[in-house]
Amino acid sequence: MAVTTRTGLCLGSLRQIPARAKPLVRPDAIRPGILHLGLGAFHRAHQALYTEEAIAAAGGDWGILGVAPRSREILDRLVGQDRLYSVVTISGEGSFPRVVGSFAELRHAASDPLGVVARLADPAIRVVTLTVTEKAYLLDPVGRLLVDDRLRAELTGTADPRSIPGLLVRGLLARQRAGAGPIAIVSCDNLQANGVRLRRAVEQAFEVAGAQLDENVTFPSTMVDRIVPATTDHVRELALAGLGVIDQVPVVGEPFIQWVIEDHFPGGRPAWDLAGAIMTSDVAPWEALKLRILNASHSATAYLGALAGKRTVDEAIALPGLRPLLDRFIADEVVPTLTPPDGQCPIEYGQIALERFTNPAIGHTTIQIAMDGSQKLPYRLLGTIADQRAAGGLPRLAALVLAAWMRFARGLADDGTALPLNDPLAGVIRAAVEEAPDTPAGLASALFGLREIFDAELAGDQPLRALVVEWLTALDRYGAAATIRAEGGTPS
Ligand code: CS2
Repeated sequence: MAVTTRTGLCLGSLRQIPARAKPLVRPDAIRPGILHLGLGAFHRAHQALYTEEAIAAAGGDWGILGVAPRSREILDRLVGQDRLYSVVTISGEGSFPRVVGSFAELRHAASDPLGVVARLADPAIRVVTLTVTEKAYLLDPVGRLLVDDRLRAELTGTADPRSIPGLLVRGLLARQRAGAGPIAIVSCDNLQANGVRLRRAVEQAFEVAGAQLDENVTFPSTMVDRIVPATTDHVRELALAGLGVIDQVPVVGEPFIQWVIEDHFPGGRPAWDLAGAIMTSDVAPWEALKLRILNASHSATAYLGALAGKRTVDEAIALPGLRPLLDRFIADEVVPTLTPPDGQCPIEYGQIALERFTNPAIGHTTIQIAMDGSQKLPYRLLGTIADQRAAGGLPRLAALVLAAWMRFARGLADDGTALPLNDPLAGVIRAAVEEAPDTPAGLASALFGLREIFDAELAGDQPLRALVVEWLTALDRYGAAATIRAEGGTPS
């Protein structure tokens, strides 16, 4: 019997793949100028694409030195593929894989932290980018760095750096000693004012290290956007079908992609603008627009959908009443808190965002978006609530989203199925839920009591709490699907 063996993706097999799927640059033909922390799917489906296009358009030594902070699985597979991988773009019209060649070098921080520190001190590296998720910044809700003994040891040099602040600060200190020149450190995570927050985290870490941050280090803020769910076997099959060779680490994304960047790069930058990025002097309005509209609606869809037993976002957004409910949440509660970027209509932005959730081919799971709620909600939802309360409003639907998260944290869907609490604060959340009386008021008061999530002002806000308890009671009594139906009405 004839056995067909498929070739794996690598430099040698590039000639076999269709012309439209070939990389724009070859990983062996570029030198690193950017060090990126976090080799997850989002980076590979977003900044790595912009960077590849920028190099193809304008040249420059801007290859990416990709660092995997902890797990080395993706890294090892990428190394086995000569640092090549593909991005499968999925829309209603089909799926289109394309190989990307931006990785000039790869490293593993957990097994070789000092190797990463040394690379940060290389004058050729002039930009650092990060996709490490909200929790890796080790910041509390008011922006204080959470310094424990381990981090202190990393920062003072008595332990090898393992955390993100540890790696950055040790790298920047080594860079200062080497006189390696100016550098921009760019957070590409979903944090409001991500550059300002990262700067504050690094400054506080420098204080612990007993050192002073150089003036030639900048922290541009950015807004990143593309829906990139976890890779599944199905995605690997789509990549194989489109490429004709096996890619073990493809990533998948929707057609929409956006990057808004504060243009403050003292050591230069790739021509990301030629790849479609928006360079601006003020990212804040873009960040607020995206976090408070898109990400908040995403979390709302994820928590309410998971409670109603929906596996994916497209299934959840189809729950009768949810779309009109989110339209109202955006128009009545979020938009009044925003100053939109020039030329942007936030209502239209919201409609486009919700439309993106309906893409049935993406398969983004509600459980994936539901994770790390304690880290995400402050940026996505609590800011809207705080601004509304300060202006004398009582945001009814934002309170429903908060109640949905609380009920999700309780661990059971409406049909009694267990829901996983994947969150860095899972321990304290679970303990609070278990100790509380199993009533809506008991649950609300236990979770509002967590200062790691809610500041004292929000936690002590009685009208808000009463409203959340009201929603918890409705969710308890009728379930999420019926609550949404009753509140959202029937879509016309
Ligand atoms: C999502 C985001 O997982 C989540 O919490 O809301 O990752 C979202 O898909 C991206 O921010 C879209 O740009």
